[in-house]
Amino acid sequence: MERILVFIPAYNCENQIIRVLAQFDEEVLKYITEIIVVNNRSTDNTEMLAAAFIAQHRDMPIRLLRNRSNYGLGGSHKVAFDYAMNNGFDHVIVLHGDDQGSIKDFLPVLRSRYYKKHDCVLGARFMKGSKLQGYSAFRTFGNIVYDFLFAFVVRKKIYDLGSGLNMYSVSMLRNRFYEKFPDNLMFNYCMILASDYYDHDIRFVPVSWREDDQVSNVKMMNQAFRVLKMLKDYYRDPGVIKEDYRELAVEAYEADVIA
Ligand SMILES: Nc1nc2c(ncn2[C@@H]2O[C@H](COP(=O)(O)OP(=O)(O)O)[C@@H](O)[C@H]2O)c(=O)[nH]1
Ligand SMILES: [Mg+2]
Repeated sequence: MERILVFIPAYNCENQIIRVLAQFDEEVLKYITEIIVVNNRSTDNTEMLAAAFIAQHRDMPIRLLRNRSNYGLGGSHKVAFDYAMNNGFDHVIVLHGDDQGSIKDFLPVLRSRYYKKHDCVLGARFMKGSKLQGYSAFRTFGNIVYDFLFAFVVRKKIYDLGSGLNMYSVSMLRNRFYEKFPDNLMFNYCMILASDYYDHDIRFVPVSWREDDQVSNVKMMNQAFRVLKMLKDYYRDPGVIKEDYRELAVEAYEADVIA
């Protein structure tokens, strides 16, 4: 049996983190070896609530990690990918801690072992079969336009630049090609470009995505322009993927296991 890690990035999601952990019922846990909640220095009660959930569910294989400093969403991926490599996992599933997605959408992937045949299985919000709830038409349209722009550059159909439900094979991560990728929410966009540069075999599967009580921290317009620049630079010279995309060169992405 392969060892599958679920990584839940969590930053200020005290209203949702328990709902996310409660998604892991018996059926889902059949496929999961371990779950890690990576608290990215939340300033609310996220950590306390996650710790309480773990204490109340001793039978569930969950651990709580706390980043040594706020590394952003991208930096939290780096922490989790290291954890997966150092602890003998074969695959990592990323599920955002703010309860916008549902792990159940990956049950068909887990049951059929679809992930074994590909480097990445990426949840797609903008594909036939996807379900969006509480997403404005404007935002949906903007996302689809960006998917097309990326598709043009990487010459492959792209159905999402970065949903909050993805699965990566650890063997693909092993050379840590992503080390200098952005530490913020643009990490995933870079991963799409990397799939082109390094010829990763990526596949999209439709997922559901909801926005009810979540607060998005994305500064949409600001990010939209920066993403465009990133894409343009890569189009001109794909070699830029090896450059340092970070605002701050963090030496090591470290976290402590606290529960
Ligand atoms: N914004 C933000 N999110 C983080 C950070 N660290 C981890 N996350 C998690 O990353 C996920 C996505 O962030 P979110 O702001 O919801 O972005 P959006 O869903 O793409 O609008 C959430 O599960 C956050 O809890 C961070 O430093 N900043
Ligand atoms: Mg979110």
